[in-house]
Amino acid sequence: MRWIGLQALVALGAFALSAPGVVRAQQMQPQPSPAAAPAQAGQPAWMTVDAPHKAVHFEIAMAQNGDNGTLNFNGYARGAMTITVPLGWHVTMHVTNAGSGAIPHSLEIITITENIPAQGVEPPAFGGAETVDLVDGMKVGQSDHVDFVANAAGKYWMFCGVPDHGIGGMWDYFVISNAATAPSVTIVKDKS
Ligand SMILES: [Cu+2]
Repeated sequence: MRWIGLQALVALGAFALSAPGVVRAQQMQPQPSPAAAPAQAGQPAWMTVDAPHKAVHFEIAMAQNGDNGTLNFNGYARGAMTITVPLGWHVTMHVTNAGSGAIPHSLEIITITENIPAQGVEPPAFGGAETVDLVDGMKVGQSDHVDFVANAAGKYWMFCGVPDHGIGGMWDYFVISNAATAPSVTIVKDKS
């Protein structure tokens, strides 16, 4: 019977672990140090990494809270947040207007310029790196999917294309890195 076989294996395993020679061998194995634990700070719950496929997904809530007068992405504005992805990775975002402030918003990835654009810029830095109704914005509760390949290294803006929102601080950084081996998110606290 399978059950008896399992019991026998468990008993054998227990005996093996209790044998002095095995215990000594286990003690000789290097122990993982606390510093080797994966960092949690760089991996928020709204980021999902699929490393084997070099793909990363972000859940982005526009106007998530009252930060920066509700002009924010996931609560961050004016460059307080930097999303970094390795060069060549496939990026998807599910972008929702969470509704704080009850006004439309949009999202696009654009090249950084000397002056912040007054409204959405066409085309975005990467084909597909924008939500629908870029300038008019998506209404409260509306969502859209963004899908692009991060195929040029550099530092970009994640920007709201509704007029004056970018100038009002509705932008964060989106970095495509030659050096990064995994996506990460960095938050600068108390940035004013
Ligand atoms: Cu906006």
